[in-house]
Amino acid sequence: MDQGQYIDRDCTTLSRHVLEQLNSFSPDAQDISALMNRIGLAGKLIARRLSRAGLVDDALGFTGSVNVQGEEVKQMDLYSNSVFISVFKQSGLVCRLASEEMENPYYIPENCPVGRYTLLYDPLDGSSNLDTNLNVGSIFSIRQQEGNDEDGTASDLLQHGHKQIGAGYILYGPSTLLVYSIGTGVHSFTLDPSLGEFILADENIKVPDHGPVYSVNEGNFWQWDESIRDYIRYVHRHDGYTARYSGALVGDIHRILYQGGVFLYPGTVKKPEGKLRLLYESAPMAYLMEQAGGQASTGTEEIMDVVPEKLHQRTPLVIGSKEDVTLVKSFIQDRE
Ligand code: AHM
Ligand code: MG
Repeated sequence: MDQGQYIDRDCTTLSRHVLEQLNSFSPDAQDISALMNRIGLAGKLIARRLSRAGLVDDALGFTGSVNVQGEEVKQMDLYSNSVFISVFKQSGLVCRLASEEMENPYYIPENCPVGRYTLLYDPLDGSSNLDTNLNVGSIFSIRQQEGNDEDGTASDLLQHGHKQIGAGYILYGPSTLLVYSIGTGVHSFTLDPSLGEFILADENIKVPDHGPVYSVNEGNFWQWDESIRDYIRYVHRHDGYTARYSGALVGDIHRILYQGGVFLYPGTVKKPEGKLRLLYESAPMAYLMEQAGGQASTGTEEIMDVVPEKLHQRTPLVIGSKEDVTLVKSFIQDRE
């Protein structure tokens, strides 16, 4: 008798998948697998809180403080940030965390002699969507810890995106999904709430070379450079395009990953560098998109090549299907 016959599908969990991808049970592979598992745990805790947010006192709304970016902080931003810190305490894996919600990196001293990785993350991206019960996400980027960072400036983090050894996001939508890459393609997992496990959904996701979606905040039209306006005029005049913009990067990128197209957050008159932060928003998304066969650019430079000057640096972002990103770049570069 086939002893597996009572299992209705092949339940590949996240940690098993990571080990299979690295094709080994070496200490390094076990560390990365454990690290991904912890990120998954953070995702489960945040998803659980989100699903009950309207029912729990103080889960929604603002804290009354402003973060290092000058943005008003929501209760869920703070909760999500602290979840990532607590899941990595005593893990022995990550010595340092850096996030959108913290001005300086956060050290976990008890991990530091052994923790060989730094986790950069946006704990709750698109949190303004919470006001209307719409999708939000978490974004993460994993780097090898380099140096002791004795002056606490995290200058070793100020390196290009090729230094990432893994990246991904968690999408809190109708289901909770985790999408990750550790350099062996892009894979997605769905949280099965009854098991409390992320179960493999799609392996080796490839973004179509071209797609119908253009995803941009057109309310900024008169704030953009003429080249971006020209691209949008081009899209308006040609068949086959459709606009989709949710106000939360993770959901918009996820749609493009599956259906193709392009997401843009260009510089504006008020914010010449755009809005999105390089180290924990644009660079991890660029890593994923390249692994899926797509592209990511500032318009003039590959996102993965950008060397930041500071931890919370912003960059313009054009990301998605190869042909669509190339088209946007051609408008930008023609005007230069
Ligand atoms: P946040 O990290 O403070 O939530 O800001 C990032 C979000 C992205 O998810 C989204 O793409 C963008 O800001 C939306 O900005 P805008 O409202 O200016 O279009
Ligand atoms: Mg964000």
